[in-house]
Amino acid sequence: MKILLKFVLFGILILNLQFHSVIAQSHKNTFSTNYRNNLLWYLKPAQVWEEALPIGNGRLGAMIFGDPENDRLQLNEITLWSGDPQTDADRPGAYKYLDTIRSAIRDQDYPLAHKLTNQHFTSSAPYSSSYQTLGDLWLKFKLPNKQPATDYLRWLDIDQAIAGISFTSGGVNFKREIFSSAADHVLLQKITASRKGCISLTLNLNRIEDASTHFVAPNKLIMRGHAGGALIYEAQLTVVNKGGSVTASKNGIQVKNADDVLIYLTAGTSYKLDYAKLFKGPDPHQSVNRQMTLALAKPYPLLRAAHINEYQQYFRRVDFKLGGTAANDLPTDQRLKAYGDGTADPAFAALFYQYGRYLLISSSRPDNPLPSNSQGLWGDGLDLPWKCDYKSNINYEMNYWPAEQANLSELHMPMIRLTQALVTPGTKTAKTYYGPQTPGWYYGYTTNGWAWTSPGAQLSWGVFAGGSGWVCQHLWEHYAFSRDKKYLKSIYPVLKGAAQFYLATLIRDKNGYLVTSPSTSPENNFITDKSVKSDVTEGATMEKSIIWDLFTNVAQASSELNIDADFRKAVVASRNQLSPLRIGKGGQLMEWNEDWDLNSDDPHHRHTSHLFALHPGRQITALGTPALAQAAKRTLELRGDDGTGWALAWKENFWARLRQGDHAFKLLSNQLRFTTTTETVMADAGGTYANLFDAHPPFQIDGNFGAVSGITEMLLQSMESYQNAKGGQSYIIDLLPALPTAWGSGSITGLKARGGFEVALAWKAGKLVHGTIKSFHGEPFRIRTKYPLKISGMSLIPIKTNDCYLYTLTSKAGKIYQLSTM
Ligand code: FUC
Repeated sequence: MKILLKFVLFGILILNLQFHSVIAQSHKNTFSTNYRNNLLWYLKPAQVWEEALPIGNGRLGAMIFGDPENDRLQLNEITLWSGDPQTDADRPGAYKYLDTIRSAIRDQDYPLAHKLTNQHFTSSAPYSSSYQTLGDLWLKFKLPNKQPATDYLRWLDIDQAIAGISFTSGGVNFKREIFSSAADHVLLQKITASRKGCISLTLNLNRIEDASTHFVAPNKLIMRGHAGGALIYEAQLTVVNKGGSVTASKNGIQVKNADDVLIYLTAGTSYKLDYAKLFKGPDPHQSVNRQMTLALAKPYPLLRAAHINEYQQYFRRVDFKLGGTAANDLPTDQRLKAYGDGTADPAFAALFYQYGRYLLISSSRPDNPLPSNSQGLWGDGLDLPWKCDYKSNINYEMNYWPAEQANLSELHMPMIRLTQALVTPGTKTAKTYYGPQTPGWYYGYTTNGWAWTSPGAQLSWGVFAGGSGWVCQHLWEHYAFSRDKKYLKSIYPVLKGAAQFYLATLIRDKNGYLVTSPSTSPENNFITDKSVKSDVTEGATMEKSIIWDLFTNVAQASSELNIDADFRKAVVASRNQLSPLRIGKGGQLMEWNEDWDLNSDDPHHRHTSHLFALHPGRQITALGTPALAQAAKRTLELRGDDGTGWALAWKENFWARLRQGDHAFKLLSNQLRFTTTTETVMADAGGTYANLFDAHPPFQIDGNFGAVSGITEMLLQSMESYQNAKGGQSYIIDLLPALPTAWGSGSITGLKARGGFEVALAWKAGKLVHGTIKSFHGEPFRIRTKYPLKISGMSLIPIKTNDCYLYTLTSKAGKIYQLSTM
């Protein structure tokens, strides 16, 4: 054992030295000064897509393989959706069957209810559109004397959003750096060499389907095509060489004996987020051309600097440090494996956190035409897993959990805009399924680039009443953090429309409570006490919890805006009559309206939907509703500590909300299991690929974002509110509520709290040492901590409950409150 340990330590030392010598040689000016905390690096090119490194400016992205001779950049553009809008997918006259379906459910005739729901309450057209690849940029290099590459290094610097590779061949050092700039709407690669005249390569653009490529100059290619529908895409490639020559050849643009080479790629589609125009915008040629012309006119150092500036305005808002160890100096794939083998490496969690923020910035800039999808921006193929869409029963929302708390609020906007775009089709869907008089709008389990709002093709997954309610939580949360009243006013009608739909369609259950019907608990089924297995019922816990949340938010919104008092009263009255959360015979929080949970033949099902009220909702809190929190804990124990990538990430959030940091940490460790599996596995195979993408498997980015949220929830929570002295709602800022023992010392700056606050914290031996809270809008707040605090020289007397200290503060806009432990 001792020998093995020595061997491992020696290995770490060697690699450490190797890294530093490589850096010393050629990278002094390449990496950001902050690189040690913010670098993914590898000693070999990517063999498979899940090893390649992602870059993106929100809209235009690439996966970089980094091969010295045959390099590939797999390209994506966020609006590249196949097919066309399917405006006829609502099943005509579906509402005529609503009463019959509801009666079958009430009579507990579940086989009939299942049959009728499948026949009448599903979509009438197949869900066939998929997000697709834009194609590939191939770079075939001729290395000097055909010498193999040595001293190979490949990296992604997430502090600068620049990827690169370097190696030596035939005594020449080669370096390539690549980034996708949101400032100049261009993807750039710079190739340099230590000796003049050594760069020779052929470049080409292609795509597996529907592409035609032509030269417009010897150094300029255009690729255009359709994505299987009306949508037109275009990519332009320009090569600018210093020294040597450039010619057009049948294999592409040929560069010979250049000193250095700059590669420019611009791309776009005819997509426009406008349902009324069926998403048809202008042909992309002009704008792609303009972007190319402008980029070519700007010197490379300026393009590079503009990119870094634009990116860092988001990324650098948060600085996160956890204790470093020797593992810090391992290449990232080996570091991931070592983490899974039990090496203590707290700083790796900080890297994973910042990488999640990097991925959100790279797939969702504020002006993105569409939000980050289930693979963010990156997908290789024409029919991507689950169409790579926006599944509302967890995946889509999880993508945006970090947006507000991790100080990326503007990045929420693409999701908020897509939600607004769902109102028109969702109004039609509401009337088609619930009757011509139904007010408001609704959608169920998924949406896509074409604003699909119809249900899915079949139970259990296709029928879900909670989609619109859940996405509306994001509309509210943007306000809860930003306190931007103008914004709130602009989205209020969307919230109200979603609430109106539920108000009109809830029915009374046999106990007189309001419930949804037909109702499902996402993708799960139940077994009744009479051993009947089904999936559709009334009053599933998740749907009523989402509605509780929406009603609470819309009531609060109307009172903040001081409008719609009667509507507010009606919403609050209905909310108070919703079927309550109930505890079942196993001590668990009941998933269904009946106590069937323990009958399940799939007790570890990946969705833990019925805990919505614990997270991302706020109806259950560890200290405010301890009995329900205990039931939620029991539910989590019954579900177990495994799952798909996103399921593990969600459980991190649940355990953090239960204030159980070590258990949340355990789930994070499960998520950080190295995997290479890319086939679909529906249970217990969640993990992380070499490029730190989350594995469902296959790759699904929600787990990356869910982990950012889970880690934030371990350090800071602000979902609880109280009535302030003026009768308004203010928030409790809860410091280090679920700090894992493994992260004894650390610091984080730039986290956001509801109510308009920015928080920085530093801790040692598990105890807060100092921190700051900046109040942006002067709203009152409370601080909750585990140890008494000194706050900005004030002598506040805390209330002590549940082993926590609670301080109540009025606040001044712009003031920074200094905290230190007494
Ligand atoms: C839901 C989940 C699956 C997968 C898919 C994209 O259907 O149940 O696990 O995440 O969305």
